[in-house]
Amino acid sequence: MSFGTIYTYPKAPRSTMVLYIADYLNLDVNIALARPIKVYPEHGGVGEEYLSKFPVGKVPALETASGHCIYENIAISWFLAKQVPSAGLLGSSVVEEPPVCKKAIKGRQFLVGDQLTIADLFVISGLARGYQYVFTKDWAERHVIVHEYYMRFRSDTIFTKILGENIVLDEPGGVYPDY
Ligand SMILES: N[C@@H](CCC(=O)N[C@@H](CS)C(=O)NCC(=O)O)C(=O)O
Repeated sequence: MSFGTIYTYPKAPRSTMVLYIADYLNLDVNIALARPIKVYPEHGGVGEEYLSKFPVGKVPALETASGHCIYENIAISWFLAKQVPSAGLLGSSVVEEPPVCKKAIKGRQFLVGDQLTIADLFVISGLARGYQYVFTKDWAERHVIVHEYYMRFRSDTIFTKILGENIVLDEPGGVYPDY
């Protein structure tokens, strides 16, 4: 039986880590298209039913098979990560579990502890947006630590599935949305 439905549109930046976690944990989720009016004005918005479940009308949003409706990418990520505690995405102890995004990358393989957590996924997903339009090869040469950290994760199969091929731009540019 399906775990639930994640609503998003392709490459929505705040959906990236949610989709990653669902895939990483092998949760059986449906992916459904939702087009917020600010991003796709030509499609008329997400509709009343969506708004009744997710009043802010944004993505990502999750509706579980039992009808729980959750929005905000951190809340969804947390909820998904909790489904499989042994995967360690929330850290390996209560001390590691809290908001884990203020650690330095330098000299570390992961932001928290010795394994992938949602802290890494949050940062990589945000950086991916930068690499989509702004972070060029030249930028990468000037930000070696961040770039190496990013590349280590971004090349994995799940990110590639969600975001496409890992490309570093020669020049900044591109249009939004690009799909
Ligand atoms: N605080 C929300 C923000 C969600 C958000 O802004 N999502 C964008 C797509 S990445 C969106 O749906 N924008 C449409 C809008 O602002 O109405 C979260 O972190 O999930």
